[in-house]
Amino acid sequence: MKAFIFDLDGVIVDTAKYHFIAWKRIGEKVGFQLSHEQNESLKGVSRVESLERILGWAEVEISSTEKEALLIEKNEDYLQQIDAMGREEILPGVIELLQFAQENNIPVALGSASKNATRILEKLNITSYFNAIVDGNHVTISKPDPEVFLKGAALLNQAPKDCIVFEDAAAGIAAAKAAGMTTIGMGGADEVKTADHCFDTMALIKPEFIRSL
Ligand code: B16
Ligand code: MG
Repeated sequence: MKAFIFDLDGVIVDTAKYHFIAWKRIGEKVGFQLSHEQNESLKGVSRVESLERILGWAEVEISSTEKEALLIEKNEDYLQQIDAMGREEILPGVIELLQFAQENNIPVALGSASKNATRILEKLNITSYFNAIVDGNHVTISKPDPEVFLKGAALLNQAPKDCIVFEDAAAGIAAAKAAGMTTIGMGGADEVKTADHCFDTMALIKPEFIRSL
């Protein structure tokens, strides 16, 4: 195995809780109560697609101008919460694994659906660990399409089969599998049990395990 590709939300930091707060407020604006389960299914799904799903659940039809306004409002709300976040919110074991990669010359890419990914990496002060960043601004088709991960592998000059993807969402595991990569499901949710390997946290991933891949 020659390269790591990290998802962001739910793998490096738990931003799902901030997405949930922001989407819940948007849902309420259209008279809908977003549930935890529904929020779970939005993990790894793009902002535009997330809004479409919420409007579908709410059985509400609005104009594209109104959708645009809701997307802006949701993101402003989300960013306000993100900006209050600190390095202590980095999930357990993440820094250690990034350092392991650096010390062992394993190239690392980010493969996230988020258009706010670079801002979040900067905020957490971990941008320098990444040799390539592919985020929601660089892809045309969302996960479960493999585009985001294939672009990451290409930027790292690695064959897809030599990449290990760390993902917390069903859509992301499906995307990485479709790319022909090894998948590591993070967070222990049932949705990621289809991954090749699963860990509750990165702190449980030992160097011997990585070497064994
Ligand atoms: P943004 P990931 C995904 O990030 C999130 O899981 C998903 O909930 C969110 O809607 C999507 O990014 C877009 O995020 O609104 O910041 O562009 O898990 O692929 O890192
Ligand atoms: Mg994720």
